Amino acid sequence: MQFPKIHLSKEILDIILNQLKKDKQNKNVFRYIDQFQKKITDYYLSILNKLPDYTKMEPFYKLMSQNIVPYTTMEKYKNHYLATIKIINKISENYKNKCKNERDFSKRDKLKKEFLGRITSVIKKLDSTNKKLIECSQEFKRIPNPKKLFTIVIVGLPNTGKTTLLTKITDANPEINSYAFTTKALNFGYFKKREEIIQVIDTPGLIHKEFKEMNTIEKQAIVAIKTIANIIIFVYDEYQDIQTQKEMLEKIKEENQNKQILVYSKTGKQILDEPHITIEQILNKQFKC
Ligand SMILES: Nc1nc2c(ncn2[C@@H]2O[C@H](COP(=O)(O)OP(=O)(O)OP(=O)(O)O)[C@@H](O)[C@H]2O)c(=O)[nH]1
Ligand SMILES: [Mg+2]
Repeated sequence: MQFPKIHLSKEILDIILNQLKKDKQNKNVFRYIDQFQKKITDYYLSILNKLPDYTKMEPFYKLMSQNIVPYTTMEKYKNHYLATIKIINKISENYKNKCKNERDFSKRDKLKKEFLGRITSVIKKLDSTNKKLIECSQEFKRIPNPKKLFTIVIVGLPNTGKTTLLTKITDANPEINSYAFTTKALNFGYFKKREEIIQVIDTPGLIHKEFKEMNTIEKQAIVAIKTIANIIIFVYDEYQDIQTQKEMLEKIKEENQNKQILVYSKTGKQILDEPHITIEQILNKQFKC
């Protein structure tokens, strides 16, 4: 997902001061302040425009984003930039006026230094917000970009064979291991049924936890199930505890009552009460109701 590149105050100040130095016309202090004001407010406006707007997002992206930064916190960050832009504009207009009325060259130079000092202390106050957004920017960039296709989401306990199933039905090539928690992000794969392309999402192993106690990746799995799954395939492993798997299946059913859940059992044995499905049936899109 797109996320703005955010600089700390010192970095953005260096960038803008260097740009201003290159233009000789900026020897004129009025013009210097005017250009500085334009560049710095443009920069903060571009951050505001690129920060995610949760109100305009599709449910998948909205829930994914809220797992990283809650809505009210994101609004607080945006207001911080907005308030800073207003202060910068006020200070800049004030100093441009002072400059207009000042004919003495050395006094104008003093005004320029004073102006830069004030602006520096104003933008420094943004650094706590800047740091928090820089810290979570990678998580936003890692939000996958699912296609709007018929989508199967594969779920189950850790180490049950979810990723192996993905590799059997699509051309995806993710990591598979004999230990639990191998999958640490959503894996995507695609297969074709006649002219239709079907999207398959493999999720990290789920264990019984409340949503608020889950880590970001576990929450991503729940969000994918809730928002983009047309079909949920629960991978059952007969070598793992049956009761735990039954409880997990019940929980998924309860939370996704409008979705069809099918069980895939590696041995093909009909163990749980839900309808079972084979690889052949998945590839033929034969989803029994
Ligand atoms: N014999 C056999 N082994 C399988 C099958 N499916 C998976 N396995 C083995 O089970 C282990 C776990 O497989 P994965 O596909 O990584 O399981 P997972 O559910 O994706 O695991 P996590 O991502 O850690 O939750 C690996 O050693 C696989 O080789 C199967 O159909 N038959
Ligand atoms: Mg896996």
